[in-house]
Amino acid sequence: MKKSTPINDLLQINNFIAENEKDSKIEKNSKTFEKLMFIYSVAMKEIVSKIELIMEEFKVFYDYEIIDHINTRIKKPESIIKKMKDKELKTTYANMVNNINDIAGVRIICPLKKDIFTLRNLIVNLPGIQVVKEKDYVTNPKKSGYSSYHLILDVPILLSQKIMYVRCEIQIRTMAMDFWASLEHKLKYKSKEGISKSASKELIKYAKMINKIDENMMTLKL
Ligand code: 0O2
Repeated sequence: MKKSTPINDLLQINNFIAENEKDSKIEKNSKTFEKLMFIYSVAMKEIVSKIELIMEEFKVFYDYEIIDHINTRIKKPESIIKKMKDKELKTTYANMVNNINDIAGVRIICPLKKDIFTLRNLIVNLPGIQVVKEKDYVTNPKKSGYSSYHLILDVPILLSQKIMYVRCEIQIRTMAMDFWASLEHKLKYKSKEGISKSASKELIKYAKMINKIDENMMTLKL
């Protein structure tokens, strides 16, 4: 029987950008951009399959649906460039892979607030996963009222017998938090001027109401 090939080489995402291209402007129709987006999409599928396994395990072992649904997206080139400009970065390939953490984005929507922390603990302890950054906007919502748990992770993927760590963002939130964030996002991006002061105030009020509902929901026996 053929012995399995040892996997001991480590690849860096930077290896997929030619030396003379590193400081070039991002070209969304280039082969380099296509390769990079492919790598992000592989990492996204990898982490989603691990999260789906957690979801199935909870169904089978505990008869509980800890996840309502999962959304994924690869950030559009226009949004990547906009984010880099907002961060006052030159829109080069090197700056993109080194500074933009949410090109591969996974959003987990769960029923209850406590599920967020259960999932967070299970995800950060998955073998091979490296935690880069965590933002707990559930315990400490943003000024806007936004609430969600953010994890920036380096996810290992296997390409041609080489391991590579690829950055992904995971947002974990309840259905109620997602309802608020989706509507607020739509309102924000609908008008160029942004949201009026009075609308912002209303949104903060609704975020607080939603938080209260999330707290009360946990006292119900599901
Ligand atoms: P989109 O279109 O959703 O992708 P970082 O470099 O990671 O430290 P970043 O990315 O600014 O800094 O981190 P932050 O503030 O944690 O926000 C990342 C994402 O969270 C945003 O991505 C949104 O998806 C979401 N988010 C943050 N604040 C708000 C908010 O006030 N309202 C809503 N609806 N969503 C929010 P993008 O790239 O801004 O947008």
